[in-house]
Amino acid sequence: MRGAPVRILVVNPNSTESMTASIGACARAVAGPGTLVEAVSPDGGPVSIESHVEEALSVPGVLAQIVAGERDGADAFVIACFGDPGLLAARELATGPVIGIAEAAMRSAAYLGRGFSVVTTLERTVGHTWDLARAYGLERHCLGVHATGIPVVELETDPVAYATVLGAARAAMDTDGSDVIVLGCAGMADLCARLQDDLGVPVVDGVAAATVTARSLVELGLTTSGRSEFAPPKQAPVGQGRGCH
Ligand code: 5HY
Repeated sequence: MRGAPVRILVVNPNSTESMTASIGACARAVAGPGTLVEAVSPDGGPVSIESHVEEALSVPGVLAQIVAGERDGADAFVIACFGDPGLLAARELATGPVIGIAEAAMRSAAYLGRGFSVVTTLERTVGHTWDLARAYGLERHCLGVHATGIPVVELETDPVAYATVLGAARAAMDTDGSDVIVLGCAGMADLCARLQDDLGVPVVDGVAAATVTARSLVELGLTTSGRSEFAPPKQAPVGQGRGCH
């Protein structure tokens, strides 16, 4: 066990402050004693990320927060948007582990059952989620990706959001024959415990999964390898990351 607290910077790539606060609360709830969680969002940038353009526009802000966290001594980083925007670039800039919530959620779900279904926001994000499952080598475990039709920011305001997500998760389990549910949006993090109670199967929220994964890797004394692909880049797009020149 390390003596010093583990410092985790949780970056919400969208600029909706209320969502950043809720993501921070969900991360702190699982972080455990001896772990300090700071949740931040970029200055400006998209209010939600539901398209390839919004994802691309969010990346400079995410990388700027990673560089700032690196400078301030964060031990690990969580990218709290289910598209994992800027994840690989962030790994080039940070010394500590950088965990994306989609990767953490899908990997955790693969431990827990035979196959999982992802329940997400809009239909247009379904293809990207499949791309991530393939990229992470988890296609065999991912049995389906299902949209609820709820835009990201409306998760906080739609009075029937919970019922809609619950219904979509039940339908997904029936259609896919899955035994685990993965929540496909950071804005769903605070629905997780109630969904798990109502569904009676494991429900994985990526914010929690990524936070615990990040803390565990730090406690094991592990960092991103700087040997080849994730070595510091010659040129950093924003400020200076680890060893950039
Ligand atoms: C997210 N968008 O987790 C993704 C989820 C989605 O602004 N935060 C966002 O709906 O694709």
